[in-house]
Amino acid sequence: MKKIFTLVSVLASTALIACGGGEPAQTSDSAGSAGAMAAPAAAPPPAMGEMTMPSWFQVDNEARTVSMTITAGSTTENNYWNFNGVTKGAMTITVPEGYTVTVELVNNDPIMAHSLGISTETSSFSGVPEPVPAFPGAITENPTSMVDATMPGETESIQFIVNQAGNYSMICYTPGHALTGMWVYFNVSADGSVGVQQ
Ligand SMILES: [Cu+2]
Repeated sequence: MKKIFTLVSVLASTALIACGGGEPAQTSDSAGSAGAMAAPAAAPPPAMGEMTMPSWFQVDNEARTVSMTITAGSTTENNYWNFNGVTKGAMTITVPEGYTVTVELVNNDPIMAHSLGISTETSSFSGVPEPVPAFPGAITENPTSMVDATMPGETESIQFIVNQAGNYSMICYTPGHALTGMWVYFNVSADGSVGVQQ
């Protein structure tokens, strides 16, 4: 499991270097990879356990909404740099395409700012990920700030529509946090499946 994960990380890093980071390649000497740039640079999560509905996760299929409470620093895992105690993609949150998602970020870390956004990348992140969310509104305020993101003891709520099925991730944009593991998988399903796997 760990070896496979490392391999995925290496591959993703290589892809990131090849793409040169956030900006789409403008040069013409990258023929062949240009088409791939349009698709999200995301890998699907590894196989995980059965779909569950934890108490922090609520679904209303009639209203087509999902609400979840995500606590940064819920445990001391990874020096508090975790989401609901989980790091390094060890959880997959799945929501149905077209639903309106509300995420309440609670910062329970005693000293550190955190943030939350939905990224089109998975598995491998730079030290300073570009704070561009996969969906409009899918990122907390001042996400890269050490002094003005979601601060210890604060909560921040974001709401967005997941209008494109695919593999994404939920990451912290505070510098160094995603790189050191503060991220989980976030899938948008085309078949209506919904829940949390670990
Ligand atoms: Cu963080």
